[in-house]
Amino acid sequence: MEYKLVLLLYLCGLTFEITNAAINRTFPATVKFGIATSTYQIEGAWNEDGKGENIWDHICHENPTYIVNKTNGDIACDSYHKYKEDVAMLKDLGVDFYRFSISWSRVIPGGIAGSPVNQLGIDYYKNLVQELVNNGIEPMVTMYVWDLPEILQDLGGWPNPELIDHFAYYARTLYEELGDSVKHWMTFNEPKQTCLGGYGDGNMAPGYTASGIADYQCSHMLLKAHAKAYHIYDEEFRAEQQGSVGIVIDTAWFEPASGSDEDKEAAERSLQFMFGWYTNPVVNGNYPQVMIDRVDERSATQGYAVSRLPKFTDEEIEYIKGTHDFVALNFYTANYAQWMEESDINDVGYYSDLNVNQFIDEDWEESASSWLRVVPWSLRKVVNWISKTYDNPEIFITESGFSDTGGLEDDRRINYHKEYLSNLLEAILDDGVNVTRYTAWSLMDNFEWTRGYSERFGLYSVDFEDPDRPRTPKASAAYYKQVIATRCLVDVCE
Ligand code: GBH
Repeated sequence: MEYKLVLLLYLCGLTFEITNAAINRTFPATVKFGIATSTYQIEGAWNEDGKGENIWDHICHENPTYIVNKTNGDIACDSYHKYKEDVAMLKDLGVDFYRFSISWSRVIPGGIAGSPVNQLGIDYYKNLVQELVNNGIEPMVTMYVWDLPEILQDLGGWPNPELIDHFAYYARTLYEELGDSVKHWMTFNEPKQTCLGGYGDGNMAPGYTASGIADYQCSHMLLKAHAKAYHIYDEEFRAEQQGSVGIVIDTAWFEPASGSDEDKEAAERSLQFMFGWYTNPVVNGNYPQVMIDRVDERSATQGYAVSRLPKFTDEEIEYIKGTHDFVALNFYTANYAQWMEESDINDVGYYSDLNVNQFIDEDWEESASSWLRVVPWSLRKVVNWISKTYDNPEIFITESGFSDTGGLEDDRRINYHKEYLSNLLEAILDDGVNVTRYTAWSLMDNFEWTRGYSERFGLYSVDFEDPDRPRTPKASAAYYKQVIATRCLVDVCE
């Protein structure tokens, strides 16, 4: 690792930029570039053409103060009507693939297994997929980005085991209807946000706060639903359709706060609780041992007759093990991890089960999102850790991106992608990590969940004041286009 420190003087102040030796090397032909969005964040048309209500429609309408400025995704970027324009933007960028997601309640408004498929809903996705294929862009589909049909929430949401069959029916419907053209499927986006966010800390719809119990129940069912969707593909579709299936997991990188064994263990434990929570089951069949041990022990001390972390049976372990054809990682940022004294043993919650002091370096460059600091070297570290921990799988980076509050001259976003990609290039060329896809988040500014439209991640800007939602490329769109065309991060490569 040769890091060259370059001191750059900006008008607004002094910052350090770490440039590394890989910056003027070329990306190997094995790496594909794409860009991502998700249904609720861009589509709008929340009640058109037979679409059912989902939990984000519901929470935005029933509890508007849950969202910054009481905004919602009723119209969002209006991609339901403007998808051809979106594909034209993708074409102009020159991406190899487009990662988008499908709205369950648009396709199956009744939610439950066996309820009718909404033809107009499925047609929207067929048309989008066709438009992509016609333009030489590969569709990469996520089945679920946090938008549960409200009717299934009324039945209890993810902690209800019946959702496994309802999801399996939805997944089978998608393979049947779209599997001729879609060759990369992802079941869930960031299950930790669905479960810890939705049922633990309440930062995501449906906004429940029962951490240490409901988040674990949710994850248990979601993992079984994922495994079932994977096996359905294997048994009924793979031979003919020849595609692949995975699950998208997000994590931050956790850097030990010091060289001490305690801090190293705290960092490893953080990664296991965040990334391993879902990845270890789909790779090895069960939760990470450190998570099992800690939650079992704390539950027992707290007087629970069974662990708050549900158990998979031996049969279920065999069923869940190996249900992924690639590892898909959403990656944005890093934290330091530091050992700490055991917190109050009576605390029931994911974070007290984890019990690590996590913090950021205030010198890391800020974004518009409180949780997102720019830490480029952490991407190289995280993919190396994944490669080592899970026996060198094929890795897709399915999201990475930078937020600001708007503007077309987004030099800091260009810098983010340049620096993260440069570290990725070192991981690929120098460390031999098998990363084959990079996906920028996001194609255009969109509904950023509880942050509404106040944080912007797009390479295209969207005017949300204008009913026509016009899109305008930012400087970062031109930069990404150049990177894809030249496979090079700077003007000239070796
Ligand atoms: C991605 O998650 C999502 O997949 C995507 O939909 C989203 O637009 C993008 O990030 C940008 O945020 O509010 O303090 O509880 C990245 C991981 C997990 C980061 C949830 C923000 C909420 C922090 N995200 N987290 S907080």
